[in-house]
Amino acid sequence: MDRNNPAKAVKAAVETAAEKVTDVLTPDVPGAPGSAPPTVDEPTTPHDPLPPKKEQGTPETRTPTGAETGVPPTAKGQQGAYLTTSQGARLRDTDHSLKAGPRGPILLQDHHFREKITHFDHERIPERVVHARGTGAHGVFTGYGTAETLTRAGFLKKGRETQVFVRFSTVLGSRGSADTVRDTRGFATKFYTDEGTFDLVANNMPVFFIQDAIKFPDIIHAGKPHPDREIPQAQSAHDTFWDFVSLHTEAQHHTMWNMSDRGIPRSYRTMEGFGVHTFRLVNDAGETVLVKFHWKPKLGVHSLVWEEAQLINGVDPDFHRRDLYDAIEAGAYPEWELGIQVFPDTPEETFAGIDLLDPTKIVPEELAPVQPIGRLVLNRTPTNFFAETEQVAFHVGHLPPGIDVTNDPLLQGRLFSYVDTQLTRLGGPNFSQIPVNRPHAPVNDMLRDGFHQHAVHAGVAPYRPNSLDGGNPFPAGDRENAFVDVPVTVAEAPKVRAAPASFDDHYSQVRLFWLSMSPVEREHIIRAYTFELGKCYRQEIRERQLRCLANIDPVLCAQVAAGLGLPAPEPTVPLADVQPSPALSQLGREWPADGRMVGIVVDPDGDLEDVAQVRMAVFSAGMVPLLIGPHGGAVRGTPVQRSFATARSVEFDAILLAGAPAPAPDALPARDAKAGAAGSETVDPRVLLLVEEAWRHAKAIGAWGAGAEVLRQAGVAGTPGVVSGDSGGDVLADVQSLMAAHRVWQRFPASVG
Ligand code: HDE
Repeated sequence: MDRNNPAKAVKAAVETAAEKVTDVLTPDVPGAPGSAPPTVDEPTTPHDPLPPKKEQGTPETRTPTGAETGVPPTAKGQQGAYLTTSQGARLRDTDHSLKAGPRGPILLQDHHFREKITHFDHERIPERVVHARGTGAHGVFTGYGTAETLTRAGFLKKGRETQVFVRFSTVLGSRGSADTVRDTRGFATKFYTDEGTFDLVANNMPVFFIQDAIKFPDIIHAGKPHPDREIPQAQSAHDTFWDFVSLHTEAQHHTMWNMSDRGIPRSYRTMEGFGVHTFRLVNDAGETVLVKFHWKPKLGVHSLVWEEAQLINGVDPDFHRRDLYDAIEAGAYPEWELGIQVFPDTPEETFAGIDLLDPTKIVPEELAPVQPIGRLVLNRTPTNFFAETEQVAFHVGHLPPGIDVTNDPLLQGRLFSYVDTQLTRLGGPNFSQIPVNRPHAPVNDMLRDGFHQHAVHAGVAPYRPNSLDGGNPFPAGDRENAFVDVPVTVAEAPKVRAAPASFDDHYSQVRLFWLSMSPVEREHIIRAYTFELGKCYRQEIRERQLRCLANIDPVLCAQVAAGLGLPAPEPTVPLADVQPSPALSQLGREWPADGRMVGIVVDPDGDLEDVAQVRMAVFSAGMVPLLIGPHGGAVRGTPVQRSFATARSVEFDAILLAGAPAPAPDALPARDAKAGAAGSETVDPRVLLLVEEAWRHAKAIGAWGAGAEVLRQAGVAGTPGVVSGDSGGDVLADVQSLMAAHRVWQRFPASVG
């Protein structure tokens, strides 16, 4: 130990320890809790805070008014080796309150005690009313230049790079709820453009439950837990939700999306995103077009199967969070293309007969293709969840010059709601000064004071016009790139509480969605409706929703009715004659497997050299291998990340069997109920369960050598998507090509066409 420089000594010790561990874990398995391995004994030599993990980023260090500071982002949280008060006075003890003698009482003068407890008492802020459960990441957006003729927005220019922060979320659940519930997902992106921040506050579904923002409290009150018992948490399978959507039939389209596989994404990385509303782009010449924004994931749209989603909610309620962080840590950076559907800006604001102001309608991609305009890469995880993901504040009104809103009545209401909610949630009007919300463009806003003011404003004249501050700030003209509200004509009309007649069509596009699904996706939709309605207490509500289904499709209605044990009603409106939109289906294409999880079952009596090679090959293919052994630690010197007791099929996208491990000593149903899975005496029953579940969820399974015996005993040998061979390398190659289709869909024969 270098006694003259303890900080250096500890750093050196930490680095050596890190080298030792990485020797055996190379490349790193994602998920290490800190940037350096801890020592077994409590560290006692003072040193500076450890750096963040290599994949972590923070918001750029900007002043509250958007200027660069040059301060390293890591200096923002804490500095120095010693524990201090919030005022920087060093402390020698934080474990004992100041007492009148060792047996108390505690003295009121104990400032450190009071400061510590008071701050702790106020650590929580109100969670978001909706979208409370979320996770975020930093990244970069690069414009393609393809939208340059349509909009003056500079961040879309060719090659222009813009920092972003993205927050994904569920809608209904509380902050601590599970990730893989059936729900819509939020996909909110903050572009820190140099012309002002642009927030694209999107969802993973292109339509919404309501056509007018004034109904938002209604749909949310209906979807949230019942107010008396506060159950169920984070789900729509209950009476109040179905009561509302069956009475308020404009919700039927969005409800069908929720009942489809889109409601249970495999990963945030495999979600599409939609701005939902129609926006207006304006170019330098003042010409406008109407557009809808789309995010297209590089990994394709992919979902869980329902049983898998339910199991994950218990086994790993943080599944989507972990998946996002682990992928970034593993270098499998999530990617999306931003695209637009473009429509002429006509006075009717319709396209192909579809009302572009109705947020319960899509425009099929076959009619208006999505044109790519830029690329988003998420490459850094937040350093601090609260500071970044919890405090980020989005607003649909945060628009740069070149992008404007339309009169969609849902969007209009949102323009009010997003500031309003931050006033309560973030405790005042200065939330845009919180580091993650600080713009990267110069700010001179004449907004003053308020709770938690970070800016130290100079001058005496925060008003206009003024001469005392030399007239500053000055309004920008067109040549200075001012935001110009597009001067659209507002129709002369009476003041009414009403919607246009075209908003009355509540069924044609629901039918379009249903007809666009592949047979297996339809099976999942039938199953989801049957499950959710089956969870309702009141039969009247089930009957009423069946009436809605009758207006969508007779097969769907009959199948759900059969599952509920009820008669299928007749339609009350004629079935719409619509063209399916194949782009809505998730099936039928191939995708890269970046960042997918591969479980490799290790047999202590098997060939561990081969396992090591397969493991490296999985890494090289951009996926994450997790070795599963009979016990934790290492198996004959090979470290394993899961044991038969801790592993569950749902965390893997594919299973490889490198042997047929015999029952481990803890394979006792009394100790681990999973060990009660049916099987022979020769293979650990938890391995058989792993294979059976993976098979049921249509995942690729591969085995080599003695592993073939596991396939035989699990009863899956020779079935679709189950491969065996002589070498691990060959089997991995086969499994990888199966994974390109996301699942082995042939394992789900469909009953409906
Ligand atoms: Fe939101 N929404 N919303 N919403 N929304 C919020 O804002 C609201 C709607 C969306 O990760 C709240 O900061 C109204 C559609 C996302 O921080 C709140 C209406 C779409 C997020 C609010 C809608 C969204 C929110 C709650 C009906 C998809 C999470 C906390 C007119 C295009 C953002 C907050 C994040 C959050 C209001 C409908 C997306 C209460 C009134 C449609 C992704 O202001």
